[in-house]
Amino acid sequence: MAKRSSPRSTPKGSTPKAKSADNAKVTDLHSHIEESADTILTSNQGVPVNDDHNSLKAGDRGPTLLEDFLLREKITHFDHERIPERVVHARGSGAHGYFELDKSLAKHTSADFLQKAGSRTPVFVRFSTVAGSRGSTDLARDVRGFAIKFYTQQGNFDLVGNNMPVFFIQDAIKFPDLIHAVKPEPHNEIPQAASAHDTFWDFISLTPESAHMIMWLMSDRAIPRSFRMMEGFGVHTFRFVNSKGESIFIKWHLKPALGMKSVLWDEAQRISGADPDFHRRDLWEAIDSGNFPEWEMGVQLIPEKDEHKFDFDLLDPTKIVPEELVPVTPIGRLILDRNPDNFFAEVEQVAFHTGHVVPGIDFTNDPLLQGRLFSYTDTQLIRLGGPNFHEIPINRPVSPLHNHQRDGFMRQMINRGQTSYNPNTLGAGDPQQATVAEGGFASFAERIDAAKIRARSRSFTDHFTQAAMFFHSQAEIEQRHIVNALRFELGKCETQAVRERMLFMLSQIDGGLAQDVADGLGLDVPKKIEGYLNENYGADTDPKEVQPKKFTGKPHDSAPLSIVRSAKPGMQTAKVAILLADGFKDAEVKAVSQAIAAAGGQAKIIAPHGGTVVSEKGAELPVDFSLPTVCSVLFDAVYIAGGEDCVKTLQAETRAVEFVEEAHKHCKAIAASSEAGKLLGATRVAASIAEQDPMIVIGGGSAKQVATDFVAAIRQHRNWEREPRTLPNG
Ligand code: HDE
Repeated sequence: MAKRSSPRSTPKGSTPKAKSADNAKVTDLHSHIEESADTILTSNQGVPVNDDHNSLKAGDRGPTLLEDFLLREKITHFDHERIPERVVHARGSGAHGYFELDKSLAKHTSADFLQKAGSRTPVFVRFSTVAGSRGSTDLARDVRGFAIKFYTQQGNFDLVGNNMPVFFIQDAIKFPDLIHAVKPEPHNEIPQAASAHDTFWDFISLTPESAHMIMWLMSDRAIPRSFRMMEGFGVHTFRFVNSKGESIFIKWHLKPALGMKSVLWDEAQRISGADPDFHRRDLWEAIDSGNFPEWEMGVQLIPEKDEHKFDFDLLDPTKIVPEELVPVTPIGRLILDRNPDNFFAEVEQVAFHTGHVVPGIDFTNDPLLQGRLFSYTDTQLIRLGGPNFHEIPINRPVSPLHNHQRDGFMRQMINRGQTSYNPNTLGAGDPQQATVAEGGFASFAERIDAAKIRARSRSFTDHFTQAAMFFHSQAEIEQRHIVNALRFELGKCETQAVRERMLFMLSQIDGGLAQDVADGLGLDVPKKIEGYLNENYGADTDPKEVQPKKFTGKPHDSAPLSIVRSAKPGMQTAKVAILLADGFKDAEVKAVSQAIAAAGGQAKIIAPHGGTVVSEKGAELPVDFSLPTVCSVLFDAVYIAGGEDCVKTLQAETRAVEFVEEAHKHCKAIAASSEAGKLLGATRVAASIAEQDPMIVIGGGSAKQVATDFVAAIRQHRNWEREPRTLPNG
């Protein structure tokens, strides 16, 4: 069909395609990309459309005719545009990239993509929250999904992990209960994307195995600053199997190159209003501007002979293997360098599955993992509409795919030949099985000699030791955040008995923690709750046998569990607001903008109005955002420019003053020229200035010095010392 040039604006797209050439998956996707530039409009049958604005009618003002196939086709397709959202992890964002192996793991695994140092494997990664709907806020207090599809030469390997290394429950059969409890309550569908309600805490208060996970969920890990600044974990213990058939237990880890950073809960709630797409936008913009998100990937390797050496069970997904006991061995880097072309086709249709493993990687008998092995294919059958979801472009392996599976809804593959069964002679026996030496998958021959029982292993009953380890490994400010998070969440519960049971459960982890939370709720910590903490066993289990024990020992200390204690100072990609108005001082703004850029940050000009602002000397500067469209929670730090008129205007702007006070409340770096210092002096920032807060820089010296000191302050991320005064209750 002839092409036509028409007036149109530049299409808004993703990252330039330059990176695609060396990524086998991106090349594979190319055959499905539809570019509509310079084409004419057609129906789905390829018929050119002459009028897409009017339906076919009987006369000027007459009824629409059933005959109008163009109207019918367009409306019908539209009516069927939605597919069911994921039953959990519905809200998500994704990107393409690659995994580069730094260190061969041939000794431990035959997995093809882990053999040769320097080899690159294409990946697609999807980040998500768990509880909220597809359109819910990114900043909910929640676990973040961190799912990676590796398109290896031996087929797809999916690592369907989270940003927390443990889980709420020990057995898959409890998953529907957990999710029903955390989702909006069924009678009124309230609250959206929030765990702060009765049913969640009712369930948790009766499920002591969740104690460790609750510590993580109430910590700052549940409100990351960015997907790029959070860790990833495979959670379960998996196996590597080498070419000799020997196995070793492994735990997957991902550590962000930018270090871990989080926001405050008060901030998270405001971001949810100001920009519910905060994390999605951050990921998109980082990739679009060439700041490719990066993680160091690593594994903890645990020889089979050490399986029973720990005081917890390696198969229990509510436990970690502390890094002090088994260090994380770095193996390579995960880099995301390309945004999707189409959100639905790629991010929404990607189908992960813990059961997608390749030769050299195998499962363990973790009962949570075992249940997941069933669930993921099952859910795609309904979500993606049938058994051929593996043919959707984003899900297809880059390695060859040949088998006798046939037909089903939406089959794309056109299989040639007479045979669709095995064994056959009519098709020359093809496709043929692969020997192990040829890369055929063979399950690890684990020896099992056991009675069939429906019960929980007694090695799974210590629920509080690692919860206490997590709490005690946190910096003081992080412990405060956990207390405040629990006060918030339980404060939102309406049923007193739920709060009391939770206080009792917390007292089994740490008496001080329970008391601090109780003080915030105006309650006493119950000393005893008869028959409590053993409800989640079978009806015939003897409660005494499974009663979990209060933690009383000396907690293990593990610094990597704390964000603050393992913080890396830095401001790569930090967003810094430069507040100014007409009459600002050019030299100052230039010095600070240059210093921010040189340190890897991004200065954004914010003024009372959009368009351009004019400096003291008459120079024009484009405005990035007008004050009414932003607020300080969307930025990492703020600079207030000098210039007599500029400061006067800003002082009279309520939103400018609020901007600064809010940045101060959230412990962020603030800098001002000496003139703008007057503005700060008249706000709530004054008390911190008097206390010589190290993250508040007031210009006295040269503009260059102010810029240097400001950058040094931003690199510290937050001044937590400020928080007890600015946010006493979180
Ligand atoms: Fe999932 N989980 N899950 N999960 N999960 C899903 O699969 C399930 C669990 C995780 O970005 C679903 O395609 C069961 C642990 C991520 O598309 C579903 C159990 C961990 C994602 C499902 C668990 C996860 C999912 C919903 C308990 C961390 C999003 C849609 C036995 C290691 C993947 C879908 C994406 C998604 C089931 C527990 C991580 C229903 C039954 C533990 C990151 O199949």
